[in-house]
Amino acid sequence: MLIRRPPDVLSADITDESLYWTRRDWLTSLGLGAVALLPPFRSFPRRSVQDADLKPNTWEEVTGYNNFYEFGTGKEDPKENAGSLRPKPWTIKVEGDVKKPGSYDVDSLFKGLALEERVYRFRCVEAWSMVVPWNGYPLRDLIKRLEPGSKAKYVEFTTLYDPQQMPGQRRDVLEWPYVEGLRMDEAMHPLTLLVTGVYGKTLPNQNGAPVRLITPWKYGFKGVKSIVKIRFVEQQPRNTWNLSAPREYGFYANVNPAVDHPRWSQKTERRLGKLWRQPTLPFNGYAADVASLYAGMDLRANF
Ligand SMILES: Nc1nc2c(c(=O)[nH]1)N[C@H]1C(S)=C(S)[C@@H](COP(=O)(O)O)O[C@H]1N2
Ligand SMILES: [Mo]
Repeated sequence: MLIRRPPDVLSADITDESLYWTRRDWLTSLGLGAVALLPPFRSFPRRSVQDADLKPNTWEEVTGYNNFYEFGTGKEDPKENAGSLRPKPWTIKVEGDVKKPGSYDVDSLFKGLALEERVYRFRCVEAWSMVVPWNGYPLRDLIKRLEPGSKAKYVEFTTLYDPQQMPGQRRDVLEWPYVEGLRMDEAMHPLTLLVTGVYGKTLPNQNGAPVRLITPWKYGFKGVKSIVKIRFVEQQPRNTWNLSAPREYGFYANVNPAVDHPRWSQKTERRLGKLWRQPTLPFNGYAADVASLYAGMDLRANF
């Protein structure tokens, strides 16, 4: 499958007049929260917040500021500690309601599929964001190859469990192994990628080598790393962050500035490398492409 237009230059990038930096946001971002103390002035510059800025973050930012609890809970731990992961050779088990189950070498699983580069916004629930040039295979190309059956309503993904390679698994900070899931229509959406590289290079261990999920309209925690199992199931799979803190993390995890995290607002984000916070866009800027998947759903309840 080939997407000819870059997926980021979609209708979502058309300016929405309602989305502008307010003077208050701007001042708050400068640490000048006490707006009331300042004399009023009307010509203060307002910044457009439509997020057309898709200049990729640097290699150092993308590979040096990570979440990967299997290698520690600090943002710099994965880069420091992920050297013990051995991503080659790597076997992925395909299970569940599918015509072609089995144990596949990761390379043979993708052989013959079109590798693509996609520059996507990436937004962590912790309110930082990046723009990342991922290389990967549309998940739907793989799903079509594997031929799921009619009972396959969801796809479940499981990370490697091996405390020898993943020292963070020796501590109970999360339930191991890390698991995630997508509804079948989300998994089949053309924006959804199984990522094997970044910046045209093999995916570094700290980013989830040899293969991880990227669903750009969802919070980063959906992006399960170092996948060893793909299972086609009838029931909604469990997902690690929901198991760990169900009040804070749901199954859907759609980026939603209107629904606060219980401990912080989701209205704005800080793009790594930028000084000012910027408003977060619904569905991370991909609303025109994906909002229809959730028509009729209460996204406050299904967060
Ligand atoms: N197996 C596993 N996958 C994971 C995580 C993790 O701790 N373990 N963290 C998630 C979270 S919270 C985020 S924000 C992204 C971070 O991806 P990055 O480090 O490539 O930016 O990975 C997600 N995938
Ligand atoms: Mo995250």
